Amino acid sequence: MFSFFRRKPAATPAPAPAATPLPPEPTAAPVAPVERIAPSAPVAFEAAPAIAPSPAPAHAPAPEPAPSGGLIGSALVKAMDVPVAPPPVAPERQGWMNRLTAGLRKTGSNIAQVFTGGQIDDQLYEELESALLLADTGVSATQHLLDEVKRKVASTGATRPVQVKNILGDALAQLLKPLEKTLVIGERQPTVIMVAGVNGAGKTTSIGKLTKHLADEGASVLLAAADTFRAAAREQLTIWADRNTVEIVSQEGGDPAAVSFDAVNAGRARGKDVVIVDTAGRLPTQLHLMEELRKIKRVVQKAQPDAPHEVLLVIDGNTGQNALAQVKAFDNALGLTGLVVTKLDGTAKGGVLAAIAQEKPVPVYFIGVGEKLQDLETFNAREFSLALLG
Ligand SMILES: Nc1nc2c(ncn2[C@@H]2O[C@H](COP(=O)(O)OP(=O)(O)OP(=O)(O)O)[C@@H](O)[C@H]2O)c(=O)[nH]1
Ligand SMILES: [Mg+2]
Repeated sequence: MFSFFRRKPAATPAPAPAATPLPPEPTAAPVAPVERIAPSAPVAFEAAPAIAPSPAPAHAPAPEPAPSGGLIGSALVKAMDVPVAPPPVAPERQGWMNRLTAGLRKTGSNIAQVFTGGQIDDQLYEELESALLLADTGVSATQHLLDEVKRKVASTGATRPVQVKNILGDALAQLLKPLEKTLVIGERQPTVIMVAGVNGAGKTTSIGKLTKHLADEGASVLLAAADTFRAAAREQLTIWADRNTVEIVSQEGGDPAAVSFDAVNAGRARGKDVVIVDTAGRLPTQLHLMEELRKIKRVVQKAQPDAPHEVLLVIDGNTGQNALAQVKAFDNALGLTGLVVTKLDGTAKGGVLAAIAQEKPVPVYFIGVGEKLQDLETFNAREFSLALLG
């Protein structure tokens, strides 16, 4: 098991409760105290490096140092005639890599087909362009990757399509690298995480999985069911809370901002490590989603002036280029600190992450390839690139 997050000791003690006027007074719902998890252990959880350093090829030097630990690139030898060994993946990530690769198989096999011919020619580049566009990579990122690949093919003197595939893998990993980020908790108590996204994106499920990982590593979590409009939404979160033996603040039909306010105050009073606010993806017609979310953010700030510390957007990987539009819209409204990309299984086309990296590089904390707990994992650019190219 590796860390889902990094824990840092709090720099300063939590400020005294804000003396700001309360929003409409909600009655904090009776909380189901299931278990008091041990307070912050003085342990530093560091995410394990996903991929072991690449051993230098013994037979010949690499043509140029591969940036950002470019494993595939470092294994490339100018005009070489030996098969390129797949770069190593840390053993504890192998199971995840298999699931990720299976999830992205459809995209992977489409791109891999481009490299089955015998030579590098215009047709290969045209097919590569089409495959990238079909994978939701978007015009701008596709152009960037094509330019990179052509440049590298020229500079290394590559002659075989399989080498182009490896060069593409390197270029893709490099493009995605800035999206890697580790969730840090413990700098503030509580760390307040607000989670937003359109309906059905996977917010509540992802919160459940994340909570499980946090709880497993000794962090105490309090959930805020700020999707107050649907009873089913509250119930869904309560099930996750029970499963994870954490506490939940929930209120039938209440004001989402008020529930969030209560939850952050309760989190402070009870010394929780993390408060996660689950929000609605769709509202009763007369209300504007973005306005409501902005209000939640403002009111959370009243309960704890530096909160929310994280504003995460959950996007459904199946929505392709529309996901990019969502990132832009939610970022404009809320100022996003990170993304969770779900459903990168089935029909999803993983290229959308390249489009995000190119056009709106908001860090990706986690990616999901299914509904089970182990189907949500930390994002690693190199792994994703390897999985995407099959
Ligand atoms: N295949 C797959 N399904 C997922 C994944 N993540 C979530 N789901 C499913 O997507 C559906 C919607 O997930 P929710 O977590 O309820 O989505 P939500 O964003 O909270 O939805 P609202 O509360 O309606 O806004 C559920 O059936 C989940 O099991 C994933 O990574 N892969
Ligand atoms: Mg939900």
